[in-house]
Amino acid sequence: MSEEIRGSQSRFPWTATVLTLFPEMFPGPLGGSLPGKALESGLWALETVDIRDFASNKHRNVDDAPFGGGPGMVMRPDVLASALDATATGGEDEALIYLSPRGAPLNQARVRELCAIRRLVLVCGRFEGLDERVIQARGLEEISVGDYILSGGEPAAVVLIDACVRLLPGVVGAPEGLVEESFETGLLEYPQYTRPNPWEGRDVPEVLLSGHHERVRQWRKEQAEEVTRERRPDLWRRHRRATQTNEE
Ligand code: 9WO
Repeated sequence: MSEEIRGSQSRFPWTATVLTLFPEMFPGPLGGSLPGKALESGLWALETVDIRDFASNKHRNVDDAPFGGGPGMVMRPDVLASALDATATGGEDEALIYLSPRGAPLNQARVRELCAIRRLVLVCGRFEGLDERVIQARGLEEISVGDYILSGGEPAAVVLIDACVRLLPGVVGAPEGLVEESFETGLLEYPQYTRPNPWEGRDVPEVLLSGHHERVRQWRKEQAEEVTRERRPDLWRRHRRATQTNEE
């Protein structure tokens, strides 16, 4: 019951507050499909804060040259601190996150934790990044969504928000559907098939047409294990370790 109340809570839904120099990039892809519908129904909320509104000098500068020389520009710590201090409440139900290629890699376990925090304040950097001192001074958690450099943190914020929103109560139709999914079992997904059959001379595996639910379940498990072993030896080792300790 309390879960239901929380899930349908419309006064204080799960909220993403994005600090960015490009607020027009939001909601972007989050305005359509599943996250878009959930946004319209008030299952979550999106706020943007334009970092430039907190630039204090007459030219509204948000960046400056790096001390020590080198290419590009660095985002000023004073401007970002003003934006953060005007935005964050400092409450327990809030996380301050800086999307950065230097961050801890995002995974499904961290996504589960983040979707249980009432409000995420997401800092999107531009240029060559933030002055290190503001990361330290405001205790920003650095999170990466992959080993590549983007032109700014905004697409990474979209990825993080999308991963969280689909786990919120009421967003995806059947919550049991999520449990069996990739990464919840520690394995990649088994292959999927639908009509028509055959298609371009390719047959759907016979077992899926057999109606033997137990054989289908076993086949899917084997496929998931095989594809994980071949493509992601890192996930496969972790899965093997986890299932070994569980069965002993
Ligand atoms: C650019 C650059 C150029 C020359 C020398 C050093 C440099 N570092 C960077 C850089 O890291 N730029 C970032 C651009 C600064 C922070 C915002 N940007 C960003 C975030 N690019 N990629 C991400 C990101 C965030 C989360 N997960 C993956 C990538």
